Amino acid sequence: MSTSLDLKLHAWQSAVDEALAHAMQSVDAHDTRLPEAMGYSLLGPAKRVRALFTLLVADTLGVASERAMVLAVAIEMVHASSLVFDDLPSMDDAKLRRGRDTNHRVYGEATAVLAGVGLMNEAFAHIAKAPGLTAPERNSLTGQLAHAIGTDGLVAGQEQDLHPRKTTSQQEALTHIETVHRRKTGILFALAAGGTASLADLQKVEHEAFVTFGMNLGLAFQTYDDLLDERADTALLGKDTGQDTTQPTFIKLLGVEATQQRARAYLEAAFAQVPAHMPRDGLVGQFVDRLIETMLSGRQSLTTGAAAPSADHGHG
Ligand code: GRG
Repeated sequence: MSTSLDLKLHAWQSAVDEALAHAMQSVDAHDTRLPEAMGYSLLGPAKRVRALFTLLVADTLGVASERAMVLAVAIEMVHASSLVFDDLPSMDDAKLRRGRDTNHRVYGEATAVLAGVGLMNEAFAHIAKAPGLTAPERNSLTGQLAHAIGTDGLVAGQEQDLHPRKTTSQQEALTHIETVHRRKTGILFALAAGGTASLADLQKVEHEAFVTFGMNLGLAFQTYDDLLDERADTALLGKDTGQDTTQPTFIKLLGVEATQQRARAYLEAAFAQVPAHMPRDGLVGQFVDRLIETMLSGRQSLTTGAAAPSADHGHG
């Protein structure tokens, strides 16, 4: 356990929660339930991995945390939005998320869709009006955010996940799974690292290395998430499990051991990118170890031993 990491994570977790709550205060949706429905998915209990990772990269690169927080908040908004969509009856038809009823089960499907769009829109607005960023920085971050959501990112990954093309070999099936993971999960980690690197004004080539660094961390995260999904139950995770029963997964194709090896290989590939900034035994490496340990133990917080939300908690 690293005291320095703990102190930083504690401070950042509170700062992120505060920044998210503050951002939601300015949402005025004219006497509708939208702010409540958006807040339900944005402000509920969550690990905030992507925001913490953004602030950690900023800390390592010397980017002021208030500036990186703009990106951290925007990413959490898009992440929350994607979870609302992912859970919809027309998609995963999930009942539980973060230990509580999914957004559409509380507010109805129509309001959930509008809340998802509202959150995504707020992410762009949040960057566009950030006073601590220059106009070129705001332009750059909104462009990177659009790329992460769009047809090279979340929406494409979700479509490929829902309607996979037929594959004819194991290699093709593995490539398909990795592509979906890149677009659905890796892309927001790539945005966290790459977007923060662009605030540090690094050379283009170094910026790309940060994007690849974040992408590989995201792939490792998703692979560990799948390993956990395989062995954990709904009550431990606070979300529906076994969503992948008809989908190809690394575990189905390769088995648990080879999937664990794959997750470790993604981590190695990540830390090979920018070794001078992100050595494996540095603070980011410690963060990654903490993240994996937290996931495998089913805890919902990177900073404390707080128990995971139970399936009975909240509305359902
Ligand atoms: C237009 C924003 C938008 C999205 C449309 C639905 C969709 C396309 C994409 C779905 C992407 C998705 C849900 C990917 C899963 C990523 C993942 C590993 C989620 C779990 O992340 P954690 O463990 O969850 O960080 P918490 O609850 O802690 O935030």
